[in-house]
Order: sequence, then C-alpha cells, then structure tokens
Amino acid sequence: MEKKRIFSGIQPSGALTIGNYLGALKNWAQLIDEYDCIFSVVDLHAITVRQDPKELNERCLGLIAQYIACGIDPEKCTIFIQSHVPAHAELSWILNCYTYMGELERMTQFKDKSSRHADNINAGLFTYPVLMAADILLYQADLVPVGHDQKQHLELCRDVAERFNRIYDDTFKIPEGYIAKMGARVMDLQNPEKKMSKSEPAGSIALLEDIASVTKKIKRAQTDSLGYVKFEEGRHGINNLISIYGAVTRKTADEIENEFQGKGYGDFKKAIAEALVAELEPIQAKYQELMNNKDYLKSVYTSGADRAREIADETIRKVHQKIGYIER
Ligand code: AQP
Repeated sequence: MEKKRIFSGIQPSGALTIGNYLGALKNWAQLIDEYDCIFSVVDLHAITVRQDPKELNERCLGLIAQYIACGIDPEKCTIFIQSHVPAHAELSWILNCYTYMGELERMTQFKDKSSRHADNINAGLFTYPVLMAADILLYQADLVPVGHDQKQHLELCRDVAERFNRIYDDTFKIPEGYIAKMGARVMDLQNPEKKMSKSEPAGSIALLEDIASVTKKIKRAQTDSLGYVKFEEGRHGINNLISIYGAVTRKTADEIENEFQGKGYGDFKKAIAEALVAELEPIQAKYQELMNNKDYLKSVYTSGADRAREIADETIRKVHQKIGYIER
C-alpha cells in the first residue's frame, strides 16, 4: 500500500526555538518511517517580514542542518528549500484568483502580524495563506501537521481546493490536519499567555542556545506564587513548564505532578533544565558536525528539490490543463 503523504515547513525567519522543536521537528522525526514526508524550509514565506539577505541565506542552510540534527533523516524523506521549486510561486498566483479578499481578511495571523509590523503591511503578508495552500496542494498531501495557530490557514486551503475541484473536477487532494500524539504548544517563558516565537528571543530558548543560557532562562521563567506543580486552569506559567517537561521527557502531566509532589519550583526547574540540556546537547553537536560539511547539506537540498519539483510540476501540468492553458 502506498504511504500517505505529509507536507510541512518552517520559516527561516529567526533562530529555531524549542517551540518549533517540541511542536514540530521532534514529531516530524517520528513520522518519516510511516509516511512519505516532504519537509520544506519555506523561505518564500519568510520575506513577508523584512529579512537581512546575509542572515536569511545562512539561516536557510542552518535550518536544513537543524532538520537533520533533530533526527529527520534525508534518506527517508524529502527535505528542500521552497524557492528552489518555482511551482510554489506559480500555483500561489493561480490560487490567488480563486481566493476571496473576505476570506483573507478574516485570518487572525494577518491581523496579528500586520499590527506587529505596521510599517510593512505588504500584499505578501495578506496572501500568505494562499502560498501555504499552494505548498500543500502541490504535493497532493494527505496530511498536514498543524499547530493551533495554523488551523485557520489549513481550513482556507481546504476551502480553496474544494472550490477549484468544484469548478474543474477533481484536481487537488483535500488535506486533513494531523494532530501529533505528543504535540506541545510552547508558550513564551516571560509572557506565557503568548506563543513562544522566533521573533521574540527574550522569552524563547533557541534550539542552538548556549547551554548555560538554557538553564538561566528556565530558572527565570515566569511561574506564580502558589508553589506547587499542578496543571490547572489559568496557571499559564506552570502549565507551560509542565508541557515543556512533558514534551521533552514524554511524561504525562499526571506523572509530572506525582514526580514533584511536595517539591518546590526550584527542583522542578532544575529537572526541566537538565532534561532540556540532555536533549539539546546531542542536537547541537550534530548540527556543528553537519555545518562543517556544506557539500553534504547541498546534496541533501538539491536532491530534495529534484524530487519535490517532479511532484509539483505534475500538479502544475494538471492545473494548467484544467484551466485551459496551452501545454508548454
Ligand atoms: N511555540 C510553539 N509551540 C509549538 N509549535 C510551534 N511552532 C512554532 N512555534 C511553536 C510550530 O513550528 C512550525 C513552524 O512554524 P513557522 O516557523 O513556520 O511559523 P510560526 O508558527 O509563525 O513560528 P514563529 O516562531 O512564531 O515565527 P515568526 O516569529 O517568524 O512568526 C509550525 O508547525 C508551528 O506550529
């Protein structure tokens, strides 16, 4: 039986955080045996916010290395850079013509990002979800691992695909969201009502963060004055630390509560820092090793793009035919 296909990507818009790791990469590594996984470094998405060219360039390569260092074996899946497959931009334009302004105006991420980047509310920021739909539909993906904040975009992707299919017969597979068994939503350590984000380094821990700084940041993480470790409504700081510890150690909230019964936040934070450091150290070592072998990294992303292009071009050919374009 053919494996189901999964597509996902991460923007090279800053240093990857433990949010990206615990919410995406750690879970992706578990999927590569069971599914036909296609993982992209979505650099076209990243320029919806202004990027420094040199940093962007370095980050793209760094992301490829971090994917592999997190256990995403390129022998078992496809890893590529989005801008290396022109079909993403091409399908995105086409789908723009099948997406309504009203649909895009409802996207909460657009509202959020345009308020954070009020000096650069560009059209790309507005049509970001259309590019995301193109990313997914190009590969006829069955499943898309989505975090909470991307659910609305996936819904839009399904609506646009269904609309296109209604007009022209079946063209796109309608993707489903994939909810990871151990998916964590990691919140900002200083402001735990907000998601941990690459663009807010103060409350984040980077995947490549200096080890001493990991411990320091966990020690300083916001908690409350109650003094006991229990997952409870409204305790954003403690709930976040429980979910980070749980995602790293694969323990349930119940197990964690039992482990720290009668103990204070000091012991809890020490255990979290130790577990995180033990998890991050080998990843960082592997990353350094990979970054010393740029030829290997290049071979990964070029062969990844070759495979991605093959699948994507087939979808573009089909779409052109349905629309009525003359064959190339
Ligand atoms: N805090 C998080 N907790 C769990 N999962 C997270 N992801 C991101 N942050 C968390 C997951 O990582 C994947 C890639 O996300 P992305 O980089 O493409 O976009 P994003 O979600 O917008 O990430 P950032 O860090 O917030 O980027 P910026 O700061 O550039 O806007 C997704 O699977 C996401 O769910």
